[in-house]
Amino acid sequence: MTRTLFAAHALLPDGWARDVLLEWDADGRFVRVQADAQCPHGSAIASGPLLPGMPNLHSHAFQRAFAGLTEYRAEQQDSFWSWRSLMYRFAARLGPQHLEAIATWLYAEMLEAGYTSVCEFQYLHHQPDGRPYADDAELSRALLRAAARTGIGMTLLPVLYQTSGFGGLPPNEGQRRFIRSTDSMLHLLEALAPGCAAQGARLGLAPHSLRAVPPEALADALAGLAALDARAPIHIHIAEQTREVDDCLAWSGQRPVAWLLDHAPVDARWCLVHATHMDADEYRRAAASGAVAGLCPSTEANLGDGLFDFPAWRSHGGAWGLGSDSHVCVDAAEELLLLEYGQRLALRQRNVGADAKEADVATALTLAAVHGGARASGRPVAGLAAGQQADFVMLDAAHLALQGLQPAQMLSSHVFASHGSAIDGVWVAGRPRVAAGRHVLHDSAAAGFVAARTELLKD
Ligand code: NGQ
Ligand code: ZN
Repeated sequence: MTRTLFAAHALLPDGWARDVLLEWDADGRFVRVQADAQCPHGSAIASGPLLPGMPNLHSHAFQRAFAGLTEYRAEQQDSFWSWRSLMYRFAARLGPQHLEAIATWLYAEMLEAGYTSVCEFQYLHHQPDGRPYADDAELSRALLRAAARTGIGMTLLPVLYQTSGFGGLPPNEGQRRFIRSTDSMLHLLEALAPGCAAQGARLGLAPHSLRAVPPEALADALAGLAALDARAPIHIHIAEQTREVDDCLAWSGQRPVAWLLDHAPVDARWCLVHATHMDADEYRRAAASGAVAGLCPSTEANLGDGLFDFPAWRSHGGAWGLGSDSHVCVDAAEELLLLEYGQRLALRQRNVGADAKEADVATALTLAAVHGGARASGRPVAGLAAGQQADFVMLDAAHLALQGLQPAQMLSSHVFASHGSAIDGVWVAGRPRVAAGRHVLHDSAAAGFVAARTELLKD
């Protein structure tokens, strides 16, 4: 049994196409995506242009309940590091039920905003006092349940975290929920593998950062992961802050990305999250490795990270994708807007995101972010093409910002000028999850989120 949907306009990996017939199988995979097709008798017809679903390549779900609550001066000069202290305090209170409620709402929000899958960089492992839960995988399972309930696709990346800084500095009190030996991490992966497989989630590994994982642990964990799944995705925070670069130089004589490229088998399985501060040689080498740059424009702006050199990365053919990270923004279109505007402000140019093949900025950025996001996810979610999962978004052609426009203009207006989302429907693996802009669980998930947040903020 296959299902079909016919669309007057759809954004395929090569660009906008007309009269597109989408057909997918019972597993939710496209068996056919054909442009200039006839609409088969009885086929469903899309009421607006179709876009590929956007993979969200970086999320710390629990931080959603804390988004917007650190925008006040707490120190003489606040920074990423003072934000992190507040974040640790918040993380210390969280229980499994809180996490599940927060993630359920977050994933419903993501789906409504055009993200059809998410990579969870999951480092909350233990109880607040640092002891493992009776089920060591308790908090990871809460995320898997939230993904299953909402229908979002998932890449689960349990995080390896052992030290508080370069050179093996012991972890601090705020980090005790994160800490694991390399062996216990490999056991956790083994414990999670069946549940992930059962719901079509991909399991990978996230060494948190070079600050948090010493060289021997990194090598051992990567060897253990390769034995479990030689193609599993590997994500790492890297070179987000200049202090991190300075500390790495002091420790090793090398910058973080250069160190990683020299000491780890970095290739297309890897996602370098942030990778904000690279020198010219690092941009060239990292792009050539096949690793995906995980850009999180709203969080990087919020935390005062600095700007990624997007033109340099692209000049080397580097792949990239989008993450909502701390969730100060949960909207794929808005992340693209921020990415483009950061570059415009820095370069004093316009339309930086256009490329040689595609002059339209919103179209070019969307296609590139889906391509890179899929690679980082380790899942077949690379857009509207046979063999890929049927993850797609239908714009609301009746939205005032879109009415009467050509499809590329509709996407452009959605990204640059819609003042709110212009998304109508969202399908994941061929199943409708959002209709008329709302997820089925919208109301109950929102109520659960507010209750969890209220409890967490109570003194
Ligand atoms: C995180 N977030 O793991 O949540 C980090 C902060 C750290 C971002 N890097 C903690 N945006 O890097 O030490
Ligand atoms: Zn992160």
